[in-house]
Amino acid sequence: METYASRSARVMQQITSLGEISNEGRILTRLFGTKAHAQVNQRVLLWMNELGLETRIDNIGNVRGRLKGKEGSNSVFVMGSHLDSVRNAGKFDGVLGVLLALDLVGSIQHQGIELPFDIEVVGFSDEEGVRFNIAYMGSSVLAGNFQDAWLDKQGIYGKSLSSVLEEMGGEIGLLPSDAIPQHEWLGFLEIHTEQGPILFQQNLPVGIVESIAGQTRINLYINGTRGHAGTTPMGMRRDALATAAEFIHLVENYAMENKDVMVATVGAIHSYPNIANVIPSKVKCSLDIRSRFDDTMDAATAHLERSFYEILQKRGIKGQWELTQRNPSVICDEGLRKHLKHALEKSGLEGLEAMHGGAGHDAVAIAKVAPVAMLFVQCKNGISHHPEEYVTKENIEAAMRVCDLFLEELVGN
Ligand code: HGY
Ligand code: MN
Ligand code: MN
Repeated sequence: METYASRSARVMQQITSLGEISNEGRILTRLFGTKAHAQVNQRVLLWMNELGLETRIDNIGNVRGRLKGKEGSNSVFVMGSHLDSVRNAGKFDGVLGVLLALDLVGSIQHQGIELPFDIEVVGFSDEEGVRFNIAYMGSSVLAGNFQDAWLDKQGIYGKSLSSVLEEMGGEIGLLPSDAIPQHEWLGFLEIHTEQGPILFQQNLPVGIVESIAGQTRINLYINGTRGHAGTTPMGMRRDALATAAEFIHLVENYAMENKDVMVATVGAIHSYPNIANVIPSKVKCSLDIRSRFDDTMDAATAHLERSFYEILQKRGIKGQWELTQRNPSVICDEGLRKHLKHALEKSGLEGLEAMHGGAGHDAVAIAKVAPVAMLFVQCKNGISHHPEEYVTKENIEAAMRVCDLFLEELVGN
């Protein structure tokens, strides 16, 4: 049996190797449908083939490797996470979950264990939703929930999703066949950095996730009037960027008033023509609203939509509020959490047993069709979505120990 030290050393090496594949040379940015996405898929495919898995890259760009179970097994347990990143990202977000899943399957292979079910490892193609402001596109396809309405969405590089899929060699008509049929799903396990400070502060290696926050994503379009910055009197302006600024400040105030139960962020903004001496005529920006309570998230969404249109009316400006996605909060499966708890106990390690995740994860999309579980791994200073994101070898080994025992529980079950 291979030691955890050599297993974690290999995973660390693989993380470093994938961390060098980026759209933006000097920083780590790996967006859906780019050359870097294709390169990282090829590298993971190679590692999957080295394990003798049945591999493929599906029509949404997920890289998938299946370890067949006993003859005639018609169910599958899926493990994985995403391979895309935010801009100037850390090396562990998403990637850690894909490579730990691969390591677990490799360990089963090396021990010659034949499982009563298949195990499929998936590197999802787009969880972050940076390019099209649509999160969980890859896992939505696996869950059979791809929305055709997404196809004509324009991405930040000005291309539609359908044209990017064609460029990638994806067959749009085959997307439904890439889904795992609901009756085949045994469950899904995602191992992921905590992306928060709790495990680090308590110096614990892992935590079992009980719930994941709901998330609503909106695109805002504000259409004002272009004008000369020097000659247009203030009272005659239809300034799209000043309008956006008023709304963004209102969003922050509302979220601060409700800070115990929600967060709201305007993360991306594009102003046109974005020139110092021209009054901005168009603005497109994002709005991300989250809460562990769906009614709080929905009330916030309704209130902010009303406020958006009130500001437009007051300023005599046109605009559009485009809801791109609403994902309700998720409670992780009781049965799978019990297996994780038993595994944690048997491992002799200390960990938390009921964490709440404020970040979104592919488990949210899979929860629509299958029981899901998540294991958080301590990240240094709780940092994520940041180049200094880091997970120690020891914490990687802790996650391996717990997940080896989790799979044993699952098989025993
Ligand atoms: O946005 C999120 O919470 C995740 O990192 N995609
Ligand atoms: Mn992630
Ligand atoms: Mn992320």
